[in-house]
Amino acid sequence: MLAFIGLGSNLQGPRKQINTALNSLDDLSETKVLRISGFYQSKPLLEIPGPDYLNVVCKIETRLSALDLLSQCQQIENKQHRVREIRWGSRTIDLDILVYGDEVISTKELIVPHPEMIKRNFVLLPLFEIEPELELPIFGKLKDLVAKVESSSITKL
Ligand code: A4P
Ligand code: MG
Repeated sequence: MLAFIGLGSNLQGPRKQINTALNSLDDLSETKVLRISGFYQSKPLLEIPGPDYLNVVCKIETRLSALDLLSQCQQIENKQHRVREIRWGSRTIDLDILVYGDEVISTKELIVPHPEMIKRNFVLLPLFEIEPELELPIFGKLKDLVAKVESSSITKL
C-alpha cells in the first residue's frame, strides 16, 4: 500500500525530531520511505502561542494495515518523548496518516483521509511537492485543493 504521512514539530530541535521520526518510519517492518518533501516553516494554527512549526510530508510503501501503521506512528511519537498536554498544543513530534491508498476510514481511532488536511497549507504544499498528480478519496484533486489554500504565511526552507 502507498501512504502519505504528515510530520510536524515545534519543540526540541524540530528538524532533528522530524529526521529521527523519518528514520524510525523507514525502520518499521515491511515499510519503506520512498519520498520526502522539503521543510516548511509556519506559525502555530489558531494563533496558539508557541514556537514556529516545521512540517514535512513523506510517501511510504507499507504492508502494515492502517491501524498497525497508526499504532507504529504513535510509538514513534512516544519514543520521542511527546507529552500530550492540550489539543493542538506544542509538541516534539506529531505523525498524522494523511492518506492510505484510496481507502476511506472513519473509526474512533482513525480517520483517513485526514479530515483537517484540506485546510492546512503545511500539509497540502509539501504533499503537492512530492505528489502533484495525487487524487484524494473524498477530497479530489490535490492541485485544486492547493489552488484554494492560503500560502503567504508559510515558508519553504
Ligand atoms: N487519529 C484519527 N485519525 C488520525 C490520522 N489520520 N492520523 C486519532 C493520526 N491520528 C489520527 O491525535 C489524537 C487522536 O487522533 C489519536 O489518538 C488518533 O487515534 P494526537 O496526535 O494524539 O493528538 P493531537 O496532536 O492533539 O491532535 P491532532 O489531531 O494530531 O493535532 P493536529 O490537529 O494535527 O494539530 N501548526 C502548524 N503550523 N503545524 C502543525 O503541524 N499541528 C498541530 C497539531 C497544531 N498546529 C500546527 C500543527
Ligand atoms: Mg496527531
